[in-house]
Amino acid sequence: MAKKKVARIVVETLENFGVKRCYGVVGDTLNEVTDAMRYHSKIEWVHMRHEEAGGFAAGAEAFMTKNLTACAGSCGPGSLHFINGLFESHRNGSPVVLIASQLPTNVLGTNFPQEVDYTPIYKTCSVFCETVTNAQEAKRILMSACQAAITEKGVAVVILPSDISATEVEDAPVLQQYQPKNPVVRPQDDEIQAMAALLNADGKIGIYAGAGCEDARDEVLALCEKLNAPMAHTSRAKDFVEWDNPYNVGMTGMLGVKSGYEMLMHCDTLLILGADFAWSQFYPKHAKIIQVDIDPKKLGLRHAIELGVIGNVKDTINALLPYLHQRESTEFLHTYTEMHKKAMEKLNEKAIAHDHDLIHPQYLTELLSQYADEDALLTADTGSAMAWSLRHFHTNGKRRTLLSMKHGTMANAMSQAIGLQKAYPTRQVISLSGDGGFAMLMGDLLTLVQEKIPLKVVILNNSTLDFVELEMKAEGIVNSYTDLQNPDFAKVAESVGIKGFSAKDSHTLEETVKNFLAFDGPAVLDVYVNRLELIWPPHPEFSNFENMALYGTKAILGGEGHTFIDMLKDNFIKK
Ligand SMILES: Cc1ncc(C[n+]2csc(CCOP(=O)(O)OP(=O)(O)O)c2C)c(N)n1
Ligand SMILES: [Mg+2]
Repeated sequence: MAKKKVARIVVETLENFGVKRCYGVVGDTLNEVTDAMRYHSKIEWVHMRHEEAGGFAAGAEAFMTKNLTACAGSCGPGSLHFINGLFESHRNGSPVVLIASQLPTNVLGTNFPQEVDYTPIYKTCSVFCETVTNAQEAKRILMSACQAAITEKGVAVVILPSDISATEVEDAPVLQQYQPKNPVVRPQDDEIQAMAALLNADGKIGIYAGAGCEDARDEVLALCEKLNAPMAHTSRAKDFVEWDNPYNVGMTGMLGVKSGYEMLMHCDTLLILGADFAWSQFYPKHAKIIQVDIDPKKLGLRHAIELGVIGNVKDTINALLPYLHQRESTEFLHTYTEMHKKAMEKLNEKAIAHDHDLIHPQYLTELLSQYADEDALLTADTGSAMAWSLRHFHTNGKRRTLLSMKHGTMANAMSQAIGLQKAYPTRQVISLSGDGGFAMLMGDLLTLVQEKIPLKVVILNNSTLDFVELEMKAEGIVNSYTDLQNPDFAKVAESVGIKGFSAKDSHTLEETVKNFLAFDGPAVLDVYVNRLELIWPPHPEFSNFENMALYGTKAILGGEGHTFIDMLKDNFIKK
């Protein structure tokens, strides 16, 4: 049998597992791998400027396409840089493999320059983390890594010393590559009967849909219809159940709306479908909770439950529906769908151009939603962009959104959008970045030019780390270290060869957004938005009015009364 270098076997194995792209930065110990990728595979190398951005990009491609996606780095600091990007995939369940190249085995353990022991580090954010210590076994390890990433839905890390990469071995088939479909998973018959008994009993029934509803939209709607039940949802379920849904009463949680929150609080029985919303104060105290999740570790994790069952949402609903009685009363449903309409009208009060120049981020996001393509892909940074995109960017079954809702990292948006644009070259991809988040990984703006990525980068330029500034104010703390002294981002873009747009006036914003989205090629839109736009929580209980008042007192005593007055004006007067 012909001999091949391990690096080539690694690359061919990745390709066999469906890897289309590998994001990274080249370097010494990785040279054999990149060389093999170039000459012996169709895998596209995406040349990033920062490995963290490469981790986000690979994760976003894997998240949206569900294809295994790779990233690779040089030894020591190179492969270490991926960590935050990979934590994102670890948390949102995206199949990513990192080839972390390593120093040659003869110097390992000698505190050699650039030596980093990856294992304890990457163990914390992966489903698989192994070192190739024997060249002949490289293929087996690679195959196990790919299999783990795909089937366990997460990150696999293969640590590959450079001398092993360069070793020639016989390329014998090791394991049969096998990628099974997702199995049918539903609760036992007696558990289905117990669910039906609870749902057929008297009382107000609410449904709470999470990301586990991804392939179960029709089933969830059929269930709502049968039970005449209002449905609230998590942020991660937005794309699947928000649109064209007469049962939808919106999101709950701090970024949610009154109707979603109140519905959960007032139901007698709550059916939770594949949702793992972490903040326990948003769950009802007295309702009977039935929870369906594919992951048994999630059952009862956030709240007390009456009944917990293992199943995927689609199969479970299909098994359950025949045992449910058609519920006649629509009172509970109507109360909350009406409240939802009113809550949305309230949110939209700021989503228009007012007679003053100030640009409310709500208006910007509504315009993006209005003019984005029907199948646009949107990413949004952790920070205030999360709130505006979840509330004002509307989905339709073709659009998709991606936020860092589980890891909650800054600087995700542009890098994730790079991965999405690579995976979907003909679709419109927009990132909604904070000015803080954008600057954090700004270097990869250069990647748009070099890799010819026609991404549309919108910057919410509020000259502050707004989300944290608001948090500080809500805690009664006078904010500090939040100011951002920004450059003119449109000029920054122009200086690297990207079309720059900037918007400072709400009256001309619509035209600017249209031109920006229609631009053929990468573009940056720098929008000077209202600095202190309050993100109203769904219930006064969470709005910390007392602490806001305390902040006001402290700010005035500390000679910063003007910022408090400005905040009041911008949020209460200049509507
Ligand atoms: C990597 C990272 N660093 C810090 C934080 C804490 N944090 C969360 S939001 C935020 C502010 C974001 O500011 P910006 O990107 O300007 O967005 P804005 O809220 O102003 O729209 C910070 C510092 C974080 N979540 N992730
Ligand atoms: Mg900001």
